[in-house]
Amino acid sequence: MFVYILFYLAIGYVGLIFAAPAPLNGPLAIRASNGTCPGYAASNIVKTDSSLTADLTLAGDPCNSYSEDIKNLKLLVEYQSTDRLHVKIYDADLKVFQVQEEAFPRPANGNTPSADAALEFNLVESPFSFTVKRKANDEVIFDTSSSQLIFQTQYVQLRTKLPKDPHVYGLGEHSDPFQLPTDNYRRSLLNSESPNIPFNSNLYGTHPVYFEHRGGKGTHGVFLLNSTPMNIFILRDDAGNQALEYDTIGGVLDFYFLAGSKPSDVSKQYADVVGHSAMYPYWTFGFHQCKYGYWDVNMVAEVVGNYSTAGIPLEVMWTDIDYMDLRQDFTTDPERFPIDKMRELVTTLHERGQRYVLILDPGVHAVANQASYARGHEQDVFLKAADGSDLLGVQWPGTVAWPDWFAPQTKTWWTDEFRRFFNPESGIDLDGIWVDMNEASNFCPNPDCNPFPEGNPPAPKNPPRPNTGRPIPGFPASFQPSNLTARADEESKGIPNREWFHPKYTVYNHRGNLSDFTIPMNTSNFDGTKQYDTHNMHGHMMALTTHSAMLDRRPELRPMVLTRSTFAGSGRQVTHWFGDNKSAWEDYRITIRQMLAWVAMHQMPMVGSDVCGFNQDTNEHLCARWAMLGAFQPFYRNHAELSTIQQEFYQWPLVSEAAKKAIDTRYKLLDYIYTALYYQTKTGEPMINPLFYLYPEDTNTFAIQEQWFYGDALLISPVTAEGSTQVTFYLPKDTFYDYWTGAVVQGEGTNVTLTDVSETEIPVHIRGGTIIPQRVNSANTTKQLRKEDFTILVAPDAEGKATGRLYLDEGEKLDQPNTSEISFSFEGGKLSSTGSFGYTGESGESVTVKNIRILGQQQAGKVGTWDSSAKSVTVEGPWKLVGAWAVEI
Ligand SMILES: *[C@@H]1O[C@H](CO)[C@@H](O)[C@H](O)[C@H]1NC(C)=O
Ligand SMILES: *[C@@H]1O[C@H](CO)[C@@H](O)[C@H](O)[C@H]1NC(C)=O
Ligand SMILES: *[C@@H]1O[C@H](CO)[C@@H](O)[C@H](O)[C@H]1NC(C)=O
Ligand SMILES: *[C@@H]1O[C@H](CO)[C@@H](O)[C@H](O)[C@H]1NC(C)=O
Ligand SMILES: *[C@@H]1O[C@H](CO)[C@@H](O)[C@H](O)[C@H]1NC(C)=O
Ligand SMILES: *[C@@H]1O[C@H](CO)[C@@H](O)[C@H](O)[C@H]1NC(C)=O
Ligand SMILES: *[C@@H]1O[C@H](CO)[C@@H](O)[C@H](O)[C@H]1NC(C)=O
Ligand SMILES: CC(=O)N[C@H]1CO[C@H](CO)[C@@H](O)[C@@H]1O
Repeated sequence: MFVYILFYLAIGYVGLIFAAPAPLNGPLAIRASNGTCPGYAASNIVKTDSSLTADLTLAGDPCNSYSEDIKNLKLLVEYQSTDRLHVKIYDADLKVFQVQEEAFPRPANGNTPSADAALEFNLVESPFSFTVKRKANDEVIFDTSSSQLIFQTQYVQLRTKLPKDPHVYGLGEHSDPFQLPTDNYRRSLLNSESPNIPFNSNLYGTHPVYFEHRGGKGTHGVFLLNSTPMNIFILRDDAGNQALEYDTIGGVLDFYFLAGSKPSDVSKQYADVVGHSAMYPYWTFGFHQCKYGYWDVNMVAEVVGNYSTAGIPLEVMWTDIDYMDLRQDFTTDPERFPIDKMRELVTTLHERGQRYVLILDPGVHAVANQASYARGHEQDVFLKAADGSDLLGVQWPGTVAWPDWFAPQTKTWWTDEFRRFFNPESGIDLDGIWVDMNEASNFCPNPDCNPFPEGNPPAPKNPPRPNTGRPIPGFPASFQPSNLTARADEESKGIPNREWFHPKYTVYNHRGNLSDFTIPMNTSNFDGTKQYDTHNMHGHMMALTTHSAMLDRRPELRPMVLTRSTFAGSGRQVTHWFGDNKSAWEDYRITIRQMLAWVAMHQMPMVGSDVCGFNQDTNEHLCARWAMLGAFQPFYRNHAELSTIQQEFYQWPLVSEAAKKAIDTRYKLLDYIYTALYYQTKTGEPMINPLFYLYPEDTNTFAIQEQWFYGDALLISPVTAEGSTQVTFYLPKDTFYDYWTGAVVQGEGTNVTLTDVSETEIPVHIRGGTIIPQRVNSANTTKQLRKEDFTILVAPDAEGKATGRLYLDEGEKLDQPNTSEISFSFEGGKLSSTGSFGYTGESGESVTVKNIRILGQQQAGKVGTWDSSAKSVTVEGPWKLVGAWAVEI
């Protein structure tokens, strides 16, 4: 039981204060603008009802500071919807790289009359600058007038003014504070393998979107569609003026301004631009276990068995690269993971209602006798070195070739490898797939390294190629590959002959130079673009290709694809975990802020961390707390590195107890969070809410990063300090209820301290005004869980009102003909259930409400039993969730 102590004064809590990000080094010093570049002048301005175009001409002698100034630009402004303004500045010659449509399908332009738009675009002709204003309150949200636009062949700079001490979020992927630092802070977007997720560094993913919250004046978002590596700065000059500055080494300025004005409106508007999240199967909310270092298939089975023996529900078992023969994709180790036994493992798991997931890496072992490589080589799917041979690098199997994810034949080959290896009749019938190392991570430290590590024999000479797979312009059809859909135009593929390795402007990279530990930037893709511009989309493209291969295998089922590297829009089809963190309290805390940004800002909801930590040995205290923390985050997987101790929850009695309680609660709440995911996929409204999303005018909430709302009703406030049994957290001015006891806890807009929070407890509060559908009992698998009845938990607000919702479907199929979208509302002592009721509980699944529990009651009403200690009334049913009903309480 917790002990509540209300503090009416802000109190400092040493355990919660952590190190500030590492100080900025070199790159800030060489950041541009010193006022010597000439800027541009606008002319030939053409306005329509819903658009504006103009020519932008370099307004003086080129400064050629980091590369050559481009003289002629074009400006395109489109009022795409009432809440979205598109502003694009690009080269008139259409040579500069623009993100391919296949990597990022553009949102439709609704051609909204500017008079109907929430935002207003205004420009100053000379020197060219522009502003974007929210019309409702004249709030200027973007203003580029404080410095000249610089648009060069390998350097583009644009700066916008920010208010003093702005509240800025997003710009992932990073491990920095949720509300970004504003005192000359740098974000660098250059996807990279990032052991231990260092602070103030480029990590695995690129999401150039920020949300800026101005309290009562509204929230807006700004997305820059540009994949070329960049730095983004939040600057403060000596006079205290603040600005946000983009410094990219290429690409165009392709902005989407999102009007808000509520924080969740910006999330929805961003989803409309990058795509709404995929819907994931019901089972993906189960508990997952993995470790690098499960030695053989017996050990994998034993882990599953040990979970059962310990009585801890395990839904999904994973295997890391251990299963592969010599760490080669699409192989199994004949001795340790023989295919027959692997098939038996999967069959057994499926019989038990459990699932199985395996890993793949992008690097394909480049030796002639490796079947997948040979087929890929034959079909010409790999990136090329200058002499036309397969470009080589080093990953887990040794010397590898890199699939060119922009080549259509690569998709054909990858899909075919999936059909062969994951064939339910003869191969491994897995349920989900995990793609790793796809930044791409190259063990070759730099482009000059020898990709033939000791003991790894050189790949044999490449056999002759019957067909390059590329179209040959001007020749008859028989010369053309039949299955290609290469871009008809040659536009916007990137300026040739740039400085690929050491552009004058440096994007910060914690791994070293631009091409270090990855695929060299001068490598061409199938469509003629260069890695220099597409590097940040390598993992994204691999993940999308993998999604399509999974769909080909099982066209009727929702794919589950987990990827390490991402780009804006990856969430449309795939999801992400936070990479290789470590077993440390700081990393436990970081998971919270990363989750907040990924779900609410980056539109990738099914995310989570490696529970108990990946690198280094965990311990039972951290692991017990993390087992509970992870249960209230969307993707819940325990995973550890090769050299660490085993950290399955059953290893320690304390962790077992914590995990059982956490999983029991998570499963009872599974339909509640599944419903929240469903609505995020439909509308973009986030399934995890930062506190400021629900209390946007309460300035105390803006920087909170160690609490969150799971769904929109449950406030989670875990203990976050090592060795502590105490947590100080914020309770907004509102009615809350203790989830565990049902007791009313009145929030006063102050910090609250709980003491004696044991390692098997986690504080959870229900926000008044909400209704939570739960399963009465938990189960060992989500398949069993679906047979349990519901209980409806009503938590009235100060006016005695509450609302909630429940989405029901079959759980796994893409096409769901029979679904229910049920709205609950409680008012004047009456609970009613309305909506659509297509889901009737096929295959014995329950659609029965067993009882209703109403919190915060003084005594029993017309019906029901009053629990005086919990001050709640329980009314026994049943009611069926197959039609509308109402109950007077
Ligand atoms: C609550 O405590 C935190 C951590 O000590 C502190 O930063 C914050 O200002 C406090 N909030 C209020 C409203 O007192
Ligand atoms: C301005 O910056 C450019 C590029 O770094 C540099 O070459 C030039 O000398 C600077 N000029 C001044 C006046 O600092
Ligand atoms: C499973 O449990 C047994 C008995 O506690 C233990 O000896 C064994 O190491 C465990 N196996 C694994 C893979 O955790
Ligand atoms: C890329 O640059 C490296 C180093 O200059 C060179 O060896 C290699 O041949 C180049 N690759 C291509 C495809 O041009
Ligand atoms: C980056 O490249 C430069 C030029 O080749 C070299 O001098 C420097 O050592 C490299 N830096 C790192 C971190 O490897
Ligand atoms: C899960 O299975 C164990 C036996 O392995 C059993 O003791 C436990 O009650 C089951 N839990 C649930 C929630 O059904
Ligand atoms: C959907 O419901 C209809 C009628 O209620 C039923 O005939 C049909 O079999 C159901 N479809 C599925 C996939 O369960
Ligand atoms: C976010 C975080 O804790 N990063 C740290 C991880 O560990 C490495 C070294 O092991 C540190 O350098 C990072 O700062």
